[in-house]
Amino acid sequence: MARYTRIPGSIALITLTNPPVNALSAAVRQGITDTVSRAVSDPEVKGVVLCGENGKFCGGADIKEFGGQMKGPHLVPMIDAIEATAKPVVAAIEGMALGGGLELALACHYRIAHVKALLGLPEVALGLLPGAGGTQRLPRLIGVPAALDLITTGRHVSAQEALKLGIVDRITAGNTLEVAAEFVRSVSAEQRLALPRLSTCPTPCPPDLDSFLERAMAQVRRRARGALAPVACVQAVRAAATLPYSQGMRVERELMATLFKSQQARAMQYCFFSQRSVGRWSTPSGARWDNSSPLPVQNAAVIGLGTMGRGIVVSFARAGIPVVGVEMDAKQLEISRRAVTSMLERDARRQGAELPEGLVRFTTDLRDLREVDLVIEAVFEDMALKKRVFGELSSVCRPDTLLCSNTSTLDLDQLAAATHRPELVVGMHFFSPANVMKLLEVIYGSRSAPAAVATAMQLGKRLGKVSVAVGNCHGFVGNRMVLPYMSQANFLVEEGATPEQVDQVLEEFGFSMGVFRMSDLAGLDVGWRIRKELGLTGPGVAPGEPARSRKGSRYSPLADLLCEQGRLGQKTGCGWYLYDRPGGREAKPDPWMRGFLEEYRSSHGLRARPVDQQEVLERCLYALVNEGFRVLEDGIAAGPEDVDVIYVLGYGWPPHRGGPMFHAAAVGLPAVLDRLEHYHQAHPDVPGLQPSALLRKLVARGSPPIHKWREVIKNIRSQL
Ligand code: 3H9
Repeated sequence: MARYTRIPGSIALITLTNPPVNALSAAVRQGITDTVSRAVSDPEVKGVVLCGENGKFCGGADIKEFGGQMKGPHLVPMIDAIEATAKPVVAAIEGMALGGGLELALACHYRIAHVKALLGLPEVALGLLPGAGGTQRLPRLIGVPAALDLITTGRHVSAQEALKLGIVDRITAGNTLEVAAEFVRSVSAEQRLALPRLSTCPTPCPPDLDSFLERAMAQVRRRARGALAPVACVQAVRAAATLPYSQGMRVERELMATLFKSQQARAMQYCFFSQRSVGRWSTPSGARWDNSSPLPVQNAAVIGLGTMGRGIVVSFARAGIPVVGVEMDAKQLEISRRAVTSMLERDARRQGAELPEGLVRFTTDLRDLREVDLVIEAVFEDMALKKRVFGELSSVCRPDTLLCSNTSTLDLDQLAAATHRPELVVGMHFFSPANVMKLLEVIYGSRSAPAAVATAMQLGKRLGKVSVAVGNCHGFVGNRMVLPYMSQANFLVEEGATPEQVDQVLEEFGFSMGVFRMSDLAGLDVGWRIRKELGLTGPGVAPGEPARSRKGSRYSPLADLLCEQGRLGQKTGCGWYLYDRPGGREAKPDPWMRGFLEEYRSSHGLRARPVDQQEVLERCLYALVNEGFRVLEDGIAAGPEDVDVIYVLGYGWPPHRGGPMFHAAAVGLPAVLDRLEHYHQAHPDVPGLQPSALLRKLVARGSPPIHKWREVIKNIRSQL
């Protein structure tokens, strides 16, 4: 759909109308084709302004059409026809011009953007490349280095940056349509004869093009972690830089055709839709949090200003929500105040804005929280301490104040029981650093009111997070699943692998970091404390109890032994790896580890054996996946998409592999079941390898596609 109107000055105004983002569906493409040809053939019309309804230019090709048969006019010839018109066409960009939307604007002869508009070619995040001429026109407009950056990262740029880069001709804080119309009117007869056509421009290239592209390709491959699209983006831009336009377009088309059919593109598009759908769900019990209205949150407080607490405070400030930071120790409060202020000042400098006054306050006095709408507790992960804080909050805060915990593993119901308002207690589990990470697990306790959960979910969205509601159990979804995954990595090292070998296999699969590098970064003491709390290690464990079997199942004490020796990871300069200094980042294999492992194996009667890549990958991933099925079985997550979003956004799972549950479906559920059975037979003392009932059930039902799993899960109990 595209609306055609005549506006003063003999101008045709073409408005894309396909809410919410005016995506280029078949009907929109047809509409644009028809209205452009009407404007071209109308002798009264001197020029065209192209805009989008509701202040949004265009969000790109309609992603929902990608799975099916392509109908209507194709995007490329439609866009080429616009560039070829003899009448000036100006894109009036408000809101956003993304993907195919920007490609459409690039084919227009001029671009006027509103100052608040965002522009970009984010196709790479969908496993694709800008396949409607974007890889060929953008480098011709702004040069190879800048185009390569935008196309391979998919980042959105502000109107100001777009102007600086030369993507748009003018920006305005006023009425974009009027400025665009004025622009068309002002195009002189001479300019009309030479309308800018990017398809006929040469591409500005750096002088050392070959070595520049080689370096760019090496960097992109490193960052891509096995994703095909960023690599294809470089190849397409190389074509723009080295071939005539028509040949470059052929390369773009061929690369796009390969990506379009790829499993990776399917995985990334699944991620896109999952991240938007996880906030809505229905449950077997019929309870839906989104039937209840969220409570208003006009201000908030955060207790505990460690790294996590500070990040949460910054997130509130960025969202413009007044927040009080609380720390009991005055010296610690001062350190935190300085850290938070410097982060916010950096933000303000970047945006050329002033630091807003009075948005963030700091206090050591809990009584200052008497009037806040919501409190997030982010103190040390210690049940007794957290209970005390919740008890105090319960007596200090208004009776309708929501009390949230940032706990990553502890039982929310116990915290709720420490208050007089268990129905207003929910978990808000942020991921570190909280001002960067997009994920928020919202924990639904057994007594949490749906409205309280709805409030936390909506607040997460306001903070720019993707909120996923999860049930209450040890570790919720993310940390619960990570345990069997990490255990397998430890067992593999006991059996003969090295930490670096395990990490390498996982990083080659696409994880941002392997298990051991990740543990070193987080600090080995984090897991150690949790294991002590669970009674798996520490003084509570009987000395005679065999180290290799705790509570009847296999347990690896390797990480505990490292902690006992003060090897806590990066912060102590050694952990699973060696660092050049405490706080160092570069992990090097530690020669000490060899002797340590040999001694450990000999004292536990273990003989090192060669462990191959396949075993590392299957045991680590399938243990994780299996726990994911159990999470679904227990009703801790509403569906496979929820689990996958948590893993992609919070645990470094490669988006081009969709998420653990998507991956299991892609490998084939019978194959996953078969391998789990095999490994469980070999390791009967590892319950994490025993195939879950849900996996068996899905296989017995013929392995339905992932979007149908909920129909099978429906019969299983839900905690949501
Ligand atoms: C492309 O263009 C390929 C071409 O190069 C070549 C082709 C040959 N299509 O995110 P939100 C829906 S590939 C269909 O919550 P926001 C979205 O699903 C495309 N639907 O809002 C949601 O639906 P629902 C390149 C789309 O304000 C609703 O709109 N473009 C599309 O937070 C609201 O979305 C992109 O990659 C679409 N293109 O953010 C841009 N876009 O309400 C992808 C959105 O049912 N889109 N929807 O859940 C975005 O990044 C964000 O949606 C945007 C708005 C920034 C636009």
